[in-house]
Amino acid sequence: LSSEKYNIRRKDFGKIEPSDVDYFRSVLSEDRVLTEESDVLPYNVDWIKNCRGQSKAVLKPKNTEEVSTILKYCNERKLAVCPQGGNTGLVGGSVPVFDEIVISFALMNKIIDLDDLSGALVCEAGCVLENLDNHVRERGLIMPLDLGAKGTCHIGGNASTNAGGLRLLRYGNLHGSILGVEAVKADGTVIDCLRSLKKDNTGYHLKHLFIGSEGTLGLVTKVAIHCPVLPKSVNLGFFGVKNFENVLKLYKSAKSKLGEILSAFEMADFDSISFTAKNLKLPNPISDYPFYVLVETHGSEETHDGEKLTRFLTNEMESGLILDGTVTSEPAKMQTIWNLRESIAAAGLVGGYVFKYDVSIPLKNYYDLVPILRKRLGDKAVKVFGYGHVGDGNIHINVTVPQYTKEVSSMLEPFIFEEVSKLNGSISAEHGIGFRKPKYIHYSKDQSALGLMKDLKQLMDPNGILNPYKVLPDHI
Ligand code: FAD
Ligand code: 2HG
Ligand code: ZN
Repeated sequence: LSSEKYNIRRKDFGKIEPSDVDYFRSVLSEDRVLTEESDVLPYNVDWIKNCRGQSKAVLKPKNTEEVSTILKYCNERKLAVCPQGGNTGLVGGSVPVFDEIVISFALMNKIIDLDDLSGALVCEAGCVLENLDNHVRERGLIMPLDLGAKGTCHIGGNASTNAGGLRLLRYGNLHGSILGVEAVKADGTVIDCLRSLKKDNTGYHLKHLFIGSEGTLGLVTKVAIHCPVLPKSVNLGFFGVKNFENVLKLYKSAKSKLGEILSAFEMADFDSISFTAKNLKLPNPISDYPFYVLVETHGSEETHDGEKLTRFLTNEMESGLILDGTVTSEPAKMQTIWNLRESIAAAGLVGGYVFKYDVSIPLKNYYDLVPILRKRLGDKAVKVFGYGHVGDGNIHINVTVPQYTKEVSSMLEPFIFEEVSKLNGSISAEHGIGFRKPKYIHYSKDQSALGLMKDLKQLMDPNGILNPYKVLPDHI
């Protein structure tokens, strides 16, 4: 159990009684209050099967009013809750730790409005990202974010984690794209910041409190988000590179030579790609290289963009930065390459346990920790591999082992966080703090900032019922 593994005590919350279940059934219908163990189980276990809670109840509201009514009641009864979107989070934030009541947004999936002139989409929090992307594509737009979990994650979960993803370098992060938010505070008050305007400097920018706060300050019920125009021309290159130094040189060159059309610059080392190709039986379109780089362009002129990327490949093959590569604009071929990249996250789960780290490190030191960890762990690890969003200075380091052991865990933590801190990096670049990292947050947040976080939490959720044991460390 996560609670035993992490040595945490249940806080003094109320315990759910049959009368509570009756109340919830009176607000929601019978079938939207799950209490059967087998029905509740999937909501208790996270995507990497690393954290498992012991919740006895899942509530599935259909609208903001229901969320508000439930929360008001939970707050009065001091019943702790755990908001859950698509449950694809990678830091244990989306599942309960003890018996917190799960509030699932799965049924709040209505698209409310799309303005194809301004690009503003307004929808409920439980809309699946890929469904939204398909919807806006029909009107000549795309979602401003894309990630491997798109088929399952919710926009409310994306907002609550400030998810980054594969094209942040081009379209920016959600603090910029999200135009407005509707959220419910712990006491049931609905906070209406659901504006669709690009500019709105009327006082405090309250929506930002809910973006990236991982369900600890309020529950996001609706989102207004800016959708960029669907690019008329998309090209993808997949390149083999000799060493990491050349990956960085290639990044610099891509920024200058591809300029405004560059939409993604991702890298993966040999182990990331070979392990994924082998474990998940996926094809690698080029042969074996120490590093792989994926470069995507989004533009408006196929001939111009295609030529630009092909010229980039030719020039950099001549310069020696690219050893071999392929460029394509065929949707099926692009899909094969993206699928290989997006599947790396799942490859480590096959046949063992994976320790995942998601860190920001200044680019010149971006890859340093991978060889350091390989040396430190020796044959205790099956694989240590590094990959990620070079354009955002964000590397994912996965350490795979046959099974979880305290020994390996204590060789990795806090070591890795200390190293990241020494390099002036962030211990969580895009996945958040969740349940797995509160005790390490101080490596990236100063005491003064932690103090303000604590004050905000006290103000917004005085009983601490919203996603307890997550984000904030016990002692600040
Ligand atoms: P959940 O996992 O359900 O919840 C995440 C957190 O948000 C939890 O703390 C939860 O309590 C809270 N929450 C959820 N919904 C709400 C709500 N409506 N109101 C308040 N709080 C809420 N992340 C990236 O940033 N970039 C990536 O490239 C990326 N790729 C991924 C690839 C794969 C294959 C997987 C499995 C995950 C990936 N992730 C990535 C992590 C994850 O998908 C994101 O964090 C995503 O935003 C989570 O959305 P979700 O709906 O699944 O949220
Ligand atoms: C990605 O970029 C995700 O693929 C997942 O953020 C990272 O699982 C991981 O380590
Ligand atoms: Zn990522």
